[in-house]
Amino acid sequence: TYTINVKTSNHKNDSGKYNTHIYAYDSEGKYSIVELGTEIPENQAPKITDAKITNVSKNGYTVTCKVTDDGSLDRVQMPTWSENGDQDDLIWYTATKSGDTYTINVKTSNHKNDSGKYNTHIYAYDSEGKYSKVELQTEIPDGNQAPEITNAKITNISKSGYTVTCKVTDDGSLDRVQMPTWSENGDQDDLIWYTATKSGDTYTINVKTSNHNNDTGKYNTHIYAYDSEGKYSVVELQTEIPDGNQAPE
Ligand SMILES: [Ca+2]
Ligand SMILES: [Ca+2]
Ligand SMILES: [Ca+2]
Ligand SMILES: [Ca+2]
Repeated sequence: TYTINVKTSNHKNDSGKYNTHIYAYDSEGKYSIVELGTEIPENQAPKITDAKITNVSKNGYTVTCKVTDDGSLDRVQMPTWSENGDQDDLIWYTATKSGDTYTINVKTSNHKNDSGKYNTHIYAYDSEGKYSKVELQTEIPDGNQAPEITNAKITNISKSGYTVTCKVTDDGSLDRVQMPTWSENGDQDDLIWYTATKSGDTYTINVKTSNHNNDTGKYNTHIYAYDSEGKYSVVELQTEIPDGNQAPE
């Protein structure tokens, strides 16, 4: 029995049809020939399956997939960026391997702490440079919401003034609640930015008309609630101060 092992690496890594002719010689130079042919399949790009994003939080997420190749897999890379500011934060992560499974952990702290849409593309390369690609996208929840203003109301209206109260809550740290106030008479000539006093979640100011040219008629109070990162909400209120001085009847 006679055997050879043909390696495509000795034949320019060619795929497609190969010919092997067998020559058998005896000692007087007589010989026979048998001609064989076969087909070497073309190198296929790696296969990416089960690509998915898990563990999404404001801190980041995990990307996993399975990758297999008909020959020799070289590497799996996962370029990642947030949509905010486009690819200003692009990182080409090299995935870590465990069996056929490839994984990266994306931290938002490596991407300017952006929230909103993120893109991760998976590239799997084999040793000949052939590659496959899968595109994934996810949404990172906003880590910081603006303060919530509820129950905003005006009470105790008299010719001397009125009281403004509201509840304000924040998912993080509330910084301050301010209530700019002015009478419509003469527009903002009497504008005062009151800083509300706090009692539990309730914020209050007392507006005195004596601080506003003793104006009557329409008054505006806008409520601004700021958190420690500068996010804010606004509620606009309006009331009517009765004219304190009636003409004689
Ligand atoms: Ca391959
Ligand atoms: Ca970005
Ligand atoms: Ca907040
Ligand atoms: Ca005014």
